[in-house]
Formats: sequence, C-alpha cells, structure tokens
Amino acid sequence: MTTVKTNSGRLKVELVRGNIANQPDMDAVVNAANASLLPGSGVAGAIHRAAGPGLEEECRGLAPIAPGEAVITNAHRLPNEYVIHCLGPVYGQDEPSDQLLASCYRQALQLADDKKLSSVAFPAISTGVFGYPVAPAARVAFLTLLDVADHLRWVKHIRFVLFTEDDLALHEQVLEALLNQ
Ligand code: AR6
Repeated sequence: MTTVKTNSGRLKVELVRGNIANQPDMDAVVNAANASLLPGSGVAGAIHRAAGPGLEEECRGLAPIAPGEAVITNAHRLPNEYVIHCLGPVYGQDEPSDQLLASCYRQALQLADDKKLSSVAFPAISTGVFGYPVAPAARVAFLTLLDVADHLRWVKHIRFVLFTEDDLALHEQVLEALLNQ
C-alpha cells in the first residue's frame, strides 16, 4: 500500500492481483467497457456476469459512449454500490491514446467523488483486447491519479486490480519509479 499526501489528507493507492468482479470492500468498481456498454470478454464479461441482467438493462439507456468517457450505474448483484464504465482507447486507433486513457481515469475518479464515494477499484483499462501495452498504460493511470489527487474530496482509497503476476509487478515498478523521481 502506498500513501499519497494530498491537500485534503491522504490517499491510499493499493495494487493487488485479483478479479475486479470480486472486490466487496470497495464502493465502486470500474468496468473496461465497450462503446455499447454490453457484456464482452475480460473485465466487461466478469462484471456483467456477476452483476446480472439488470446491469445490461440499465446500461442500454446510457450507450453509446465515446473513447475517454466514463458513466456510472448501479452495481446490481455485485457487492459494490456502483459500477463506473470507462471506454478506453483502442491502442493504435483511437488517438491520442494517452490522453483518452487519462480521460477515463480522470472522469471515473470525478464521478466517484461526485457520489461521495471513498473507495474505487480499477482494472488496467485498455490493456487487454484494446492492446495498450501494460507499462505505458500504468504510467498514464498513475500520472493521472497523482494529477487529480488534490481535487478529490471524498475518494480516499484507490485499488488497482491486476489480473496476472506480471501485470502486478509492472504496475509496482512503474508506480515506484514515478514516486521516486
Ligand atoms: N479482473 C481484473 N482484470 C481483468 C479481468 C478481471 N476479471 N479480466 C481481464 N482482466 P479487457 P480492454 C485484465 O480486455 O483492453 C471487452 O470485450 C486483462 O488481463 O477486459 O479495455 C470489452 O467489451 C487486461 O489487463 O479490457 C471491450 O470490447 C485488462 O483487464 C474490450 O474488451 C483489460 O482487459 C475492452 O478492452
């Protein structure tokens, strides 16, 4: 667990290996969505499977969303209060991909703060089907987090849930390098 000092106190940043659909102690989990907010593979598949058909129904009214955009829904059968759906950039196609990816993290954290949530869990958006290389994506995620940290009034705990040991190790290296520079 890393602690980042902010204007309004401290922000816990935690990196774990796990399943984003099984984070019962977090107020919101983030979905690496598709534009139509439908169930897919990877994160979107796991979240929709665990949330049940009510999530898909609620999502229908909010789709489509654009790359870099985030929207918030109830969590239905997931053990959280909310799901925040982010459409990450398809690497090499949606440009500028770093800014679009940063926008996902910024908008998701803003939505969580607007709802006065204290904890949010993120997957590594865009690093699966969408092909964004893991280390550069992690750098964008953490730089955005450090950039917005002072503006967050309610969010106090951010967890990155990585699917593999390798992805976890890469995220740990990238975060450490950024904090030590
Ligand atoms: N928990 C945490 N991380 C996971 C999980 C899980 N259950 N499953 C996969 N990952 P992806 P994207 C990791 O493909 O790249 C979908 O079909 C995975 O190893 O879920 O943003 C959507 O419908 C990778 O590191 O999201 C979209 O069409 C990361 O989560 C498209 O794929 C993101 O992989 C979105 O692609």
